Amino acid sequence: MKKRALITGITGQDGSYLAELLLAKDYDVIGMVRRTSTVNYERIAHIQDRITFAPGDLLDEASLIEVLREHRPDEVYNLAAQSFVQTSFSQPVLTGETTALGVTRLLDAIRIVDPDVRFYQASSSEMFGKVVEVPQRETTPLYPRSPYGVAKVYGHWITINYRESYGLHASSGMLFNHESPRRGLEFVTRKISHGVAQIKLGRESELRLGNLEAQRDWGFAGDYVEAMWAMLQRDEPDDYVVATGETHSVREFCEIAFSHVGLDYDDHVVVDERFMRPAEVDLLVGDPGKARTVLGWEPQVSFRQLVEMMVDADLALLRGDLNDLSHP
Ligand code: NAP
Ligand code: G4F
Repeated sequence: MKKRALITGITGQDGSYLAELLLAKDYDVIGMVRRTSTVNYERIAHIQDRITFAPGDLLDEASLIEVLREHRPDEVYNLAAQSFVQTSFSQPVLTGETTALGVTRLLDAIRIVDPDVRFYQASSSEMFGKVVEVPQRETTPLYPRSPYGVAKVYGHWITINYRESYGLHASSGMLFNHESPRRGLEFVTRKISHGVAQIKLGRESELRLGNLEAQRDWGFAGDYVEAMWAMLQRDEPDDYVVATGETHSVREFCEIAFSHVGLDYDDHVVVDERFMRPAEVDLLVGDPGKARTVLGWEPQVSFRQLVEMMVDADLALLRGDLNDLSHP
């Protein structure tokens, strides 16, 4: 019998890579999509014929129960969220409803419809926030610095609570930043790669950014979805840090991205207060030791390869060599 997986957030960056992975493993893939006024399947255009779409919204528990009843998945990957930290400061209640309470709605729907479902929660390194330990591991105390981080802490703990209270096979991936050519344009890495491509093609001359000193542990999204799947194949549910173990600043990202096309970032990057945050996460670097030992997971794409891959993809997109986000 083919396994069946439900992905919430399938139209997002991770949803698209996870759907590709599960299809390659011969799963039936159900993608939950919320109602939008225009269809936004750019990232999954190349596989959309192989996905069964199910209407549902994390804000509406009845819709989640309905999706589970109709499609009876073996595995549920909860990737849906209001995922942009900056927006969480201006829309904290919506962020809490989606990114925090949305997890409870989905866990509760699973408890009601089929408690044997295996569940993955997309937790985040933003939960470590103002870090109290370097590097961060599964046992590091949490200190979130944004409404998004706070909401993810709630989602993380409610996942553990449903595991302990109802015996659900519920695992939480504490994933550090992961990027790709399919990353949303508002996140700093894609903003830089897209900005570099625009400048290289002579369509822009400057790139306005916020805090250049922030440091992140950046990996490739295609590698990280492998860890999500591996967690649900374990006999016992658990929590795992997924990271590269390296950290780099936004400035370093700029240096490599601009120099890849023969430019100097200093000639084009302008610091703009509008992109600073009310509270910043200065440094993230994860210890992926448990994921490596227990899941056998290793990242394959280096930091430099990631930056160059993103710049090359944006150049190709803007030159018209690519017409959608279904690469690479
Ligand atoms: P993303 O590109 O922003 O995708 C978010 C997805 O959530 C989209 O498909 C969006 O649908 C969907 N969504 C938003 N609100 C919803 C709602 N009320 N009901 C149903 N679906 C809703 O995010 P991502 O980068 O792929 O990240 C996936 C998950 O991992 C998120 O939970 C994120 O917080 C978490 N995470 C990401 C990272 C990272 O570095 N990427 C690191 C740690 C954790 P629309 O297309 O309709 O907007
Ligand atoms: O790319 P970012 O917006 O990602 P952030 O805030 O680290 O969050 C991402 O990673 C989390 C995992 O740790 C996920 F949970 C979350 O969903 C999301 O995917 O910002 C990265 C850093 C920040 O320190 C920010 O202040 O870049 C700094 N930055 C500097 N200039 C900027 C900019 N960020 C953005 N978005 N735009 C700028 O112009």
